[in-house]
Amino acid sequence: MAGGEKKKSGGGGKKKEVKKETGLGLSFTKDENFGEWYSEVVVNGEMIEYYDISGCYILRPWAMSIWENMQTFFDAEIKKMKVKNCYFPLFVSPGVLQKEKDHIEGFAPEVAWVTKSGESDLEVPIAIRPTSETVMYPYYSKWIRGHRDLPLKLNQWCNVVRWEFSNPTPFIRSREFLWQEGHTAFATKEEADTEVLQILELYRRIYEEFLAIPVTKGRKSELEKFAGGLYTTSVEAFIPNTGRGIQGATSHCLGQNFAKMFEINFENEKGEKSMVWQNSWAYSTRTIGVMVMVHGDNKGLVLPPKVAALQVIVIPVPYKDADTQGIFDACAATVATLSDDGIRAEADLRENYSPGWKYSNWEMKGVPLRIEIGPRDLANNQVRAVRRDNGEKTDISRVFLVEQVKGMLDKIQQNLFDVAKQKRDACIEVVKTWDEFVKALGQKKLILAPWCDEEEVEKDVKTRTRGEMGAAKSLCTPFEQPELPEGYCISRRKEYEVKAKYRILYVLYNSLLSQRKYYAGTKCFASGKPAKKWTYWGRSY
Ligand code: 86X
Repeated sequence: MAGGEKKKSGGGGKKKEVKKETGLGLSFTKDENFGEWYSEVVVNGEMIEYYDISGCYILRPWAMSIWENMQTFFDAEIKKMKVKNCYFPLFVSPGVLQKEKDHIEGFAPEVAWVTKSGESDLEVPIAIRPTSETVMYPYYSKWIRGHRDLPLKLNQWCNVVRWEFSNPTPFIRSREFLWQEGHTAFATKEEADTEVLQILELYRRIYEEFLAIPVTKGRKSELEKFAGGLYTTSVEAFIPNTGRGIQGATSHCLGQNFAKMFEINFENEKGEKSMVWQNSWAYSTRTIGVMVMVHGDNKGLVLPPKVAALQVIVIPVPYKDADTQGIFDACAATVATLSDDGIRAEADLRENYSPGWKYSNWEMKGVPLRIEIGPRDLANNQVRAVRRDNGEKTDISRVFLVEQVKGMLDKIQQNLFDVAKQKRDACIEVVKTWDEFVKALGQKKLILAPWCDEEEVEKDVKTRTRGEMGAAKSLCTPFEQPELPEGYCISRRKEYEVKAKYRILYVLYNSLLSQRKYYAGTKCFASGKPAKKWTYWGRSY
């Protein structure tokens, strides 16, 4: 088998009977061996083929069409915001790459270089873009002169290369991936701030409305933000099986840091020289991996109808001496009717496979709705529809085919989201103390805890939770904050308790009170200091 790092099957989870019967099933279950299940499902579902370079994967049409369906939505939305598409080169000269050393420094080991052409060494090695700030911003400096050149809003759909060394996973962590990267420049911070949130809302919609995955919008901590920027916002998803958070997409306000480094200046309306305010934002093919992890089951992929290449698969179920031609014609007619109304439908008319084999095959590929047409259906002018998400079977009169199918696809889309949200929410644990935190972490929870928002405390959380599973970190501070009682004013009951306890040292008690030593508000789960906000914590991808 090709594929450098394809793990050998056999170890770990149990092989399932279904595989023996049909040769189609999965050898691993989602609950027993999630990692192997995932590798198998993306391959058997025909999204991915492993490649002979570790960390690089072939995106097959089944995966690519999902990417394109999201792209169609996002591209149209950013165009409404007057963002223009462009394309900058893949290659970066070393000088340009080094230009902003500070932010490159930590990433340097991940940069891939071209050092040869044919047999001869290049005079100057050339880097392959890991992201395009250093490629694009010198030209922003050139193109932006006066306030009339602003805002400048560019986006590119492209590939990037980051030579990662920790365990590569299709879609989730690959050395080359596809993304869009938006880079915008404004005259004022207010405009930049507004756009950060507009883009973040589009990312939320990609996850929630297209991929049927619940996400949390929020802000990254100082430790987890993009170091080159001012602040980072993100949408965060959660994988219940592994108990890990995963960053879904990011929208950064870069402030004026890059403007300083790249001298991106303009003359404002008053004729004064000023610096631009910049944003950058991206989502990648990682989205597809999150979708597989959240919705997939022991039969294979489960695709949300809004992104699926194929929404309906029509399968003839001929029977001995029944009217086979009539059944095949009914299948073709059903596909034609659905297609006319914009539903992505196809018939599987292959004669060398049994209906049962086809059912398993399309279940593996995750097609949202299967339509079966047998002799009885033909006689009753109906079809039988079977949902991929819950197995529900419905007989549909061909008279109401389109409206019924549309209704079912909508229901599937909604149900996938509802079930995913229910599972995610069931994993959320609100904790107030360190002990509760450690316990919840051991139970693979998504933890919401009050935090003092101090960098040193987050570093401390990381060191205190270090282990083979990886350390816990802050995922985001959600924009939607539960109530967080603060303040030093001691409650009557507390005062009574304290009085009782310190009766003997009444003077000390009074002096402590006057020094406001008794913080009566919510305390940080890790430091005990006054908490400033509720923040999500957990292990992450
Ligand atoms: C951070 C920041 C930013 C534009 C986004 O998140 C949205 C789209 N870029 C990307 N980042 C790096 O800057 C980086 C740099 C190098 Cl040299 C590298 F090898 C890897 C990197 N990974 C992330």
